[in-house]
Amino acid sequence: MNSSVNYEHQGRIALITLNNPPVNALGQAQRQGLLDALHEAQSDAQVDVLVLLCSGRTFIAGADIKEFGKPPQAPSLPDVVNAFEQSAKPCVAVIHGMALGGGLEMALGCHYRIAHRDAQVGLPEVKLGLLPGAGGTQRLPRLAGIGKALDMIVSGAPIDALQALESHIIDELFEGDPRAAGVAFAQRMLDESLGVRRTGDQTAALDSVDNSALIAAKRAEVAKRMPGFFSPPRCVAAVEAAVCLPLAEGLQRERALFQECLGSEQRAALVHAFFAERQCARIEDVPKETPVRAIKRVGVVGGGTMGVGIALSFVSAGIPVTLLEINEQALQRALQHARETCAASVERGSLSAELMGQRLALLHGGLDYNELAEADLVIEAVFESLEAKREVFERLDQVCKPGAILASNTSSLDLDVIAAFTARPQDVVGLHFFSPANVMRLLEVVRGRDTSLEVLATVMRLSKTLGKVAVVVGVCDGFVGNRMIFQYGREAEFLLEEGATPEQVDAALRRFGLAMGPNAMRDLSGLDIGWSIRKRQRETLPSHYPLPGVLDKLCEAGMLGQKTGRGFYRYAPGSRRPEPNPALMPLLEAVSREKGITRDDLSDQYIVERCIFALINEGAKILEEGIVRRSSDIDVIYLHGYGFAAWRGGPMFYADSLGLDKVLARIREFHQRFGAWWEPAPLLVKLAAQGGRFADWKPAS
Ligand code: 3H9
Repeated sequence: MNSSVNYEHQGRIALITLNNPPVNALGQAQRQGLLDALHEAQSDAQVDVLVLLCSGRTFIAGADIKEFGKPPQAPSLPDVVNAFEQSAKPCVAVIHGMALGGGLEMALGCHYRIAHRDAQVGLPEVKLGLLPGAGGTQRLPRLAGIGKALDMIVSGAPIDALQALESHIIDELFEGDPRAAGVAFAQRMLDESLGVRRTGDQTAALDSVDNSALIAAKRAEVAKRMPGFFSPPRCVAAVEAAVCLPLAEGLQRERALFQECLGSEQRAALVHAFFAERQCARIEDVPKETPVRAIKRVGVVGGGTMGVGIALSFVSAGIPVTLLEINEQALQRALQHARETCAASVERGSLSAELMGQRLALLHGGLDYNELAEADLVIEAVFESLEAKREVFERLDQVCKPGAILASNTSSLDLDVIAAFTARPQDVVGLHFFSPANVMRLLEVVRGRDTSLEVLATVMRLSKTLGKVAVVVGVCDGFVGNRMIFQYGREAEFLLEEGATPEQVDAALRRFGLAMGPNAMRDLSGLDIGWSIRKRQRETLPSHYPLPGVLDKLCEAGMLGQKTGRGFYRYAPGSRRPEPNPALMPLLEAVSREKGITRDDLSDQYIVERCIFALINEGAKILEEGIVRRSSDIDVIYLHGYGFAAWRGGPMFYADSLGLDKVLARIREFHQRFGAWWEPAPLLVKLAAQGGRFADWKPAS
């Protein structure tokens, strides 16, 4: 065949084995190889049944995503799947690991499917802005029914083998070696004369229920829960075709809808997000062979919200934690907080009582630094002041064993200064978790001047164990995420003073693709959080933040957001639902007057440009300073830490897709009008002049 598809036969059984590590994705060579193997089996007079299986850790994880956006190359995947379905000799797919997307579609094209007990199957195309385009939307409903197919295709979530068996997607489960299981099943096919059984010919699952009601309900759910998403409504339309049209026409309809998705900006953004997430694990000067240290015991210093969240992240991954506090009362409060957080998860149904017990058994309280002597990693999560950090790190340096990693959860302070509080700066690293730390996936790994490669490799490996997406960033005020969000937040505040309402700003940015508007977000986290930082900024950067604005006025009036029942919005007691705050408009108007600003009508587009372009401009500065190694790292931070819609790809991808010349032209207008803080980033100016993109820019090494 070719190097990635092997054809052999054992007696009357042909074995077609795909071998395309790491995940057996189907590119042109694999599609051609499978088709050639099928033809070989058809013409091989000795062969009566076919087995399709994969070597390595998994069955097929889907079409090769790297081919999307490039000119198509024959044979297409739908043609290969159809050819298997039309095979005159019966064929069984043997699934181990995962059968995803085009992988499951290949299996659905086969006449029988068996799966390893631990396998999973799914159609995750929607997560890439696509829909299953090789017959999945037509064949899955024919086996599992419309309801199950809609759930799987619209959510993209995989199901386990047992569920797949119960849904008639799989015929049998096996344990042990896939090849042996495939041969055994094929032998039964021969012995019991299990012949050709085409999925496309089956209609029983389509006839049994009120399909139009299921389709209408899913369509309504998509409209409500996924506004702005391009592919989910098309997923529903494609599945609907399975009910309304014969197979061949249904496949054509699926193809047309798939092509629409393939050409969409959202598909490009989501594929970018997929690769960006995998790319950020690569650190050029940290080779794969870099030794990593074992992390078996962890200490957390400080039992505030952040410390408790961090501790819970570790115990959830099965790593024991000693949580250190300064006195018994504070310690008990922290442990109680941990118990309550777990109990809330049990109540919501996202955690079993048994697992909660196991996790809490791994969490120990402590009052004495000596209890951290054996920890492999200690994370400091105390008050954000250099003096407080000094005290902690000097003590850790005294008590921790050699080789222990000392990490700070600082969100803004200079890690190199913190490292210098110890005699082992090579073992110091920043681990900036995002709140709530046990929920949010983002981790900014702050690489100090002296942080060793071994320490970096260890925390990157550890982040995977914790289920986090880790991005390595350099030292600067606020690192990447918060340094950029400061610019965004400032514009959001100024827009209020120029005439917008919080409702308008929040709605415009939500429609653009942020999970939450900036004002609702500030109310949630507490307006006082940034108060001290703003005061500091005003002293150090007077041109950037000239006068106290509406945020400070709200703080002075004691309106600190949800926790005081009033902030940008008003909240009824016990409610998180924002309502207009009648005290806000007079306050806003007074600030505008004080600053000599005439309030005006502002368009949604203008609001989005002011906020998002402020992010982009700062992102460009961060990129040029080498704080991150590639623009996609910034995108990952915004997708996983700041609720930026994956279908926008992240702020830097969004800028590239708009065209940097257009972004720069607008930033120049803002610069002229508002002054210093809109100074265009030199990198943006340079790339815009060259017609370049952030994505292609590489720092001089
Ligand atoms: C589709 O099938 C369309 C069809 O319906 C119709 C077509 C007409 N292609 O994630 P990992 C790479 S759409 C190319 O780190 P894990 C990945 O980039 C597709 N490459 O491992 C990485 O490369 P590197 C539907 C792929 O164990 C390496 O494999 N399928 C693909 O944490 C390891 O990946 C999907 O959406 C691919 N399809 O997770 C499934 N998949 O080492 C997408 C992976 O150079 N994939 N790579 O960084 C996944 O969800 C996960 O990769 C998987 C393994 C769960 C399989």
